[in-house]
Amino acid sequence: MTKTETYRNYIGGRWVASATRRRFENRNPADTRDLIGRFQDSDERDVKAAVDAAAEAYKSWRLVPGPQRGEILYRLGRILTERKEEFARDMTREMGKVLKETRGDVQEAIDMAFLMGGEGRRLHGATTPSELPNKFAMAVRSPIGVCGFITPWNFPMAIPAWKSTAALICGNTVVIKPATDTPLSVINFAKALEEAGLPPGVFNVVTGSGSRVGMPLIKDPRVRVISFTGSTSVGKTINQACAPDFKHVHLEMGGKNPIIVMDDANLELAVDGAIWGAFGTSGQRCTASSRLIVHKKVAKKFTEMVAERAKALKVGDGLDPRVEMGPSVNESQMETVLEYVAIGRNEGATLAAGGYRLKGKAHANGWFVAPTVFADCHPKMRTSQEEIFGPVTSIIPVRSFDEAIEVANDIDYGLSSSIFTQDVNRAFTAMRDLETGLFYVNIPTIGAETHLPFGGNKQTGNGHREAGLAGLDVFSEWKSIYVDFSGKIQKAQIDVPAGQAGAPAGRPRKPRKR
Ligand code: UN1
Repeated sequence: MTKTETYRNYIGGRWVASATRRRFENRNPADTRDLIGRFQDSDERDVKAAVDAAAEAYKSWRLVPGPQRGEILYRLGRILTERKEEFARDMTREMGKVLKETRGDVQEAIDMAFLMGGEGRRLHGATTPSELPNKFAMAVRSPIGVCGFITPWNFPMAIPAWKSTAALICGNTVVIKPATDTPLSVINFAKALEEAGLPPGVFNVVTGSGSRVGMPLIKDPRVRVISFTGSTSVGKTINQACAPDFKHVHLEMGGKNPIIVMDDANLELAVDGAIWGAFGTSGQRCTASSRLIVHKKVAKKFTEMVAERAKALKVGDGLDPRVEMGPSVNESQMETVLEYVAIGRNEGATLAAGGYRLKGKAHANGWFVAPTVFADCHPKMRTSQEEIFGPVTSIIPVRSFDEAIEVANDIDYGLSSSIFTQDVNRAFTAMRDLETGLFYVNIPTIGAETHLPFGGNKQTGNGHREAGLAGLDVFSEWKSIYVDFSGKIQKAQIDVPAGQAGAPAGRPRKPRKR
């Protein structure tokens, strides 16, 4: 094993130590003896320095032509492509998901780099006719300023890339606080941006805790936008902290995503989908298929098939190509999962698979929970309602399609949903009626692509979307522009040319009596 590296913050284009002189360790959740690196345990002084740098860099970055900003993102995309394998391996080591998935995570960042790079030549606004002669009207996107990001560990590069590429192409500058479990992936991303030629201060990384780094970032009045992905409870705190200053805030929070399996579904396909949706990323996705709402006619068969497949999943170190599911990200996440297993049992759910910590030789030094399936769940059980963020899924039997929709919607969250059916009418009805921001037919609830909006309804979000073009709305402010070249002061709504709607047109006619 190579010598343990100490990583620094990235502020104003320089790699610098924290003012605290403290560090924290980042260990591999599949084997905690594997120390990945030491990272700066920063505080508000480092945040201030980073916001200083970002505010200064904003003055010139906002004026760089969009296509030039785009060129840098294209270079970023190419660099990430070259380093994909190396960055994926670092990511598997730091957060545990299997290599196939961490390659996908880096790929998602690559896709964002090229998508937003292209936006550099578009960033479309609107041009419209004016209601008055010799007057021009349009709306353009303007950058907002310094953006503060608080990003999660489950998609350690993809989610920072969703936010950063959109913010940067619009002409904003960034200070990011990565999750303490996955600082290396964000540092790798910053290195790629640096190599791509991003000017100093445009993108800054400060590692450390939520209270000592996250909160000061949120509270700095110069930070104009906060974008956060994480739990609903932390999102609520952030929302409240941003409210007094009317700071723009984009929140992407929890999910409890249902797959509906109808009696006419291709069951093999539905089982494949459920296994991938529930246990991909060890269930640690906001989009994880944590509720399987299954028609009674096929529930027994489906439960047997899912349980059998769950039991057969190979769990272990994600760097091993044979492994299908990695560990929970850390000890406390594993404890939460095990607590929920106990809650489910107490509530009377039947344990069809898993429900325990794996302790064999291959698992002795990591945070591994066996893929867990609860059967015969009531929709109101806590395990059917609350986000667990681990390899646990609950099968909820229903009597009809209508009941399936009702159960699916009877939840505080609204991120993703899916239906397995061969019936096009049911598929379209579900598409219309499920209250989620993402919807899938005959595939599970995970796997959104970068060029469509990502986000959810109800307590999953606060009305924004990221990725896709919708992501630009978080990081730009509309400016409506009117240019009058008539040489007169023409009054909108008042000096309307005669004969046009809104112009005085004589007395209204009285309706005729019958
Ligand atoms: C998340 O779980 O926070 O759609 C993001 C998906 C991934 C992104 C998940 N592309 O499952």
